[in-house]
Amino acid sequence: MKVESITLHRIGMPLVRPFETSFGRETERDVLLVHLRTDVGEGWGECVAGSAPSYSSEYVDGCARVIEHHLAPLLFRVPQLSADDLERVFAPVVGHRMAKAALEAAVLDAELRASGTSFARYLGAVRSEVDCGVSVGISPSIDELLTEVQGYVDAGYRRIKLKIKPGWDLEPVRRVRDLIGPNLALQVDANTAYSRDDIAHLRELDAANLLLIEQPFDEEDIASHVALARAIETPVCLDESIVSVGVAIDAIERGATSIVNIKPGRVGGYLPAVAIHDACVQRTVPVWCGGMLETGIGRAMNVALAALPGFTLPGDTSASDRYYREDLTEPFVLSNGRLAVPTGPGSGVMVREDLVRDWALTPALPLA
Ligand code: OSB
Ligand code: MG
Repeated sequence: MKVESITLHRIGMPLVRPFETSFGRETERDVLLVHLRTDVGEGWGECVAGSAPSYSSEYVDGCARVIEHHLAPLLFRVPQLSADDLERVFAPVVGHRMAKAALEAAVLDAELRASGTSFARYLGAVRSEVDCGVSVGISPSIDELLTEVQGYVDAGYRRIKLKIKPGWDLEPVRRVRDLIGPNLALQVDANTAYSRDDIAHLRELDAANLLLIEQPFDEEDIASHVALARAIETPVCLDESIVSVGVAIDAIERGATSIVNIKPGRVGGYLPAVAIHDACVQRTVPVWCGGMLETGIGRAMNVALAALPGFTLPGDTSASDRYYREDLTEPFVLSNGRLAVPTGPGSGVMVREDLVRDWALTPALPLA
């Protein structure tokens, strides 16, 4: 196909409740959307970068600029484009994976809509619905945390993930384990808040019988994760560190991670995400689909990815109402702790362009 035009939309979506991690507190998601028009039809992609460069070095303004000035011009130059070519087409730009992933999603959406193929079928899905967990932010108090967790348990989520940081770890985890009982899966995510000196402290989390501990240390510090993995019973799972299939293989072979969180935005798109999935399956490392508070656009594609065979653990693919009062697409609704994998062409969801207009933070930016 030939890319004819790209429009960037920047919209603000209030979260139903503030989301606090060891990086800080978010009350509204600042979403960058890519709308692609091609000779075979249209496609949409969502950029998962946050408004500040705190989860990674990417952030929304930066992604918009790198798309406008560096990535979009590369796309316009290609006479016959397919999503398979994107790794090669984008090779002149180092890094900027979230920006690349947003464009890749839009190219895939357009291409698959044109051929009448769903994301799920194209990526290699083997399930029609996926098990869902929920990521629970740091709370003002343990009582408020317990109330929030109980709500998610009542809604049917199959796994609870608690955000932790120094000063908010052993006690909230113990109290949540007491609340939910021994059988519901529980895991924690530190978003790099600890250091190697905290290994003895983190070992005390073993008592809570956690499914995993996610990214306790700096993203570039693989060696400390190896040291932790040797010291504790709880499996170590990397998120921020895993930016490519090469890093994933390295971290697995060094014993830094025995479970991998896969986020397409972090790794440069759905095709790199599938490559990491395949490398993990080959090494019998379970994977799960992470989340970045996506709207229905990114969620639809993530749910398709989570239906691949190696995604054996519940993902951070929660229902629309966990994030937003109203979603940009038809809402994803939890049923028996699962979300249905969309079956229609492309992402399988329709973007509500009226809401894209109503919620715009800045005027739409047409590129070419
Ligand atoms: O570390 O997994 C993370 C959200 C934003 C940035 C990083 C993370 C998260 C989440 C939320 O944990 C997952 C979700 O529900 O989308
Ligand atoms: Mg994480």
